[in-house]
Amino acid sequence: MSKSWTEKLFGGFRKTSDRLSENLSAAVESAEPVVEDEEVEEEPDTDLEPEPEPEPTPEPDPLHEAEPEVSPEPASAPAPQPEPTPAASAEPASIVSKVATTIRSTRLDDTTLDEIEDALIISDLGPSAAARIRDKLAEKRFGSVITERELKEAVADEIAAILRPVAKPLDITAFPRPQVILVIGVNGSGKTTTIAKLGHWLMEDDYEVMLAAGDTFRAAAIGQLKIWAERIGAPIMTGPEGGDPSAIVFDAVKRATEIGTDALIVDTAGRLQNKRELMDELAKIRKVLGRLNPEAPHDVLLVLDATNGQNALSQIEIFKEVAGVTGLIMTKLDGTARGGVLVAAAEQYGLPIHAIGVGETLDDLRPFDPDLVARVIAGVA
Ligand SMILES: Nc1nc2c(ncn2[C@@H]2O[C@H](COP(=O)(O)OP(=O)(O)O)[C@@H](O)[C@H]2O)c(=O)[nH]1
Ligand SMILES: [Mg+2]
Repeated sequence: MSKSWTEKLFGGFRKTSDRLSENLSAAVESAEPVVEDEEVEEEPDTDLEPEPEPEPTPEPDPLHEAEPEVSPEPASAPAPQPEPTPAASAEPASIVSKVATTIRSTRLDDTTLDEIEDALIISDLGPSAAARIRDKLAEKRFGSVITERELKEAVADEIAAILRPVAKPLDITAFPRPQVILVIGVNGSGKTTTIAKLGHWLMEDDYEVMLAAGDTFRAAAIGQLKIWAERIGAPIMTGPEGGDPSAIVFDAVKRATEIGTDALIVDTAGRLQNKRELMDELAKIRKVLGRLNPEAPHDVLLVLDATNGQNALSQIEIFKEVAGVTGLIMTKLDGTARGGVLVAAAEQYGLPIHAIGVGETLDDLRPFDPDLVARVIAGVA
């Protein structure tokens, strides 16, 4: 994993992490405070209420953007503490170390666990993943005092445990070639862009790639894929606007087979307003493919837009039924606070997640790294 990879992903996920992170912080905060640190009582005016402080993060953190932890308390709040910025080094050491030790903590009792579960649900992880994470936390740590940071780490561990089984790279193994990859999803989810990114990715690994413009519904869709094909230097099979996608797919598979292309990536239209029509079209494509190669399509990738939050889940439901989805790619994780839906999808459907999209350029497709993504979602990366 190169440096820019992580930076991009971290940058892309910032809002996502803010969301769950904030919700978890709120859960800790609203729970009964646990005053763990005796030093704190020396602080004037700092009685029982531990203050909602900016979290002191001494280690360098490329992501760290002064977490918006709880904005200024109204009136009655005790005097604000000095900011733990580098400038604080001018302060007497004792104050600095005191600030560093006033990290919020909470006792993991039933009330706090309820709040954590709620925080997970409103962060789009879904009720079933939320319950599972709650149970695991209870099992491992019930009753113990835990800092906010430890809580987030523990949540990240449980999220990773849910994501690991679904993290599967998209391998090109088809024999005979080509491996036919059908890309489906609703309009605007990022199919065409993802096809370009995926093609580029495979070509960088020295695979030969061909694209097929199976979305003949709009001329613009064909033109868009043509431009991408040119940019990545891949051959493309197109047909007329309004033409029969299965005819294009037929020609494409034939040609790709003749020249021994490794991967044929097929774009499709995502008209969902008419489920029957979509189902018929995909069934026809499948039939044509099957005539040329009984194994094809080898992959049916559903592209989901993470900004759709819970809607992404109903799309999985529908496309699973009409198209026999074999794997997922989640796009637009750079522009959303809804990365939690990845966890819900993994928990509910168990479909492989092959990659994630974190931007609009060719290099913005990332392998799905469950541990990294879990840490980013939980706000500890
Ligand atoms: N920010 C961001 N935008 C994306 C991503 N993937 C696709 N898009 C944008 O989403 C819009 C729709 O993408 P497109 O590939 O045309 O979707 P399609 O209708 O499913 O083929 C375009 O403006 C893309 O640039 C992503 O990972 N991040
Ligand atoms: Mg498209």
